[in-house]
Amino acid sequence: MGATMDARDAEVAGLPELSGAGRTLVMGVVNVTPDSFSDGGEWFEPDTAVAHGLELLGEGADVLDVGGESTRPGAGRVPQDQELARVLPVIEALAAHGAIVSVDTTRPAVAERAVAAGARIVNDVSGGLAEPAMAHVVAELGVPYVAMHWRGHSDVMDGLEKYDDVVADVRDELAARMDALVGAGVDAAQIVLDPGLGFAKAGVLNWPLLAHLDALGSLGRPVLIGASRKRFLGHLLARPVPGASATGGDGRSGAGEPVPPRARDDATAAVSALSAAAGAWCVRVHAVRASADAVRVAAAWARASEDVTDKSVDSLTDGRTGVGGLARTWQDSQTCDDHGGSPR
Ligand code: PMM
Repeated sequence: MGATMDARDAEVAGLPELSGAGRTLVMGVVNVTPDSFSDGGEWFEPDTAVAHGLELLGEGADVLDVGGESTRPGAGRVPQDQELARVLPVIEALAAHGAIVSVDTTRPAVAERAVAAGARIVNDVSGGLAEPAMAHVVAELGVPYVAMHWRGHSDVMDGLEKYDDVVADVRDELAARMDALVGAGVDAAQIVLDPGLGFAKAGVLNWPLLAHLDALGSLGRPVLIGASRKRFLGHLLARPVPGASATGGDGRSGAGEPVPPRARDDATAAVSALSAAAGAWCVRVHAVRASADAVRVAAAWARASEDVTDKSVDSLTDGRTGVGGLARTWQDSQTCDDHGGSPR
């Protein structure tokens, strides 16, 4: 974590309700698709999608991300009118319930109609590369814009995984996207960056991106992380098969079959906690409750560590040295500040 990347300081234009949350935000996924890898088909009917979105809000989602086109590896395109028919009624209903909605689309026309229907954020997994007109539309709309690292559509992305240095390459490609977007009239304050975990990135390539979030933070914009239920987590948690070694050898993948998407939710929450600790602005997840808890734990942890580092060691130890003195001073402080009286 570094000063260049801190969720608590990040401002995204157009979301006054969410500024100053003092923690990483949680975006709940509402896929109105019959074929997403993670929850394909479950929320395909508009009424079920809306009910699901409201449930995610109840679990602590700050934003609901509504998408009508699956981006699972190998997926083909959905015609634009079908995408519109899927997302518009759901966006309209969720916005009418007061939700802050984002639309997950690579199409400028869908972004435009979605914002007219009440969406407040455009989440574009192509970062404007799929359709260059997206930049002008987003500039015109003036809404927050999530620009994800992307190299090609889902049917070809698995063949686009060559990197010299995945962290530097993704950072540089996103920097180039930022320049192009700003050049097309998008205000930098609208932009949120996303490393695009799992998009043109095979299993282990995702870990350095997570471990070096500060490299993306160095571009000066908030960062969104979408690790939820992705393949690299399935591989990490792969069940050992009888007779095989327990891991794939480097601790980043297990031996045997990847666990199915739903069995990746606890690992997703762990990534949310660590991303929040590293200063991510937002995590995009399917199972909201655990990540909503995780980002709050990370925020409380960070605040407590700032409390301690802001005071001199001398005042904490009252001139005494060693763990005993520090512990006594910390316990004393519990009776007279806002932590609730008892150290427990
Ligand atoms: N991943 C998916 C879809 N949309 N948007 C952003 N910004 N970042 C992501 O990582 C991302 C995304 C694929 O997951 P899904 O099919 O389960 O929604």
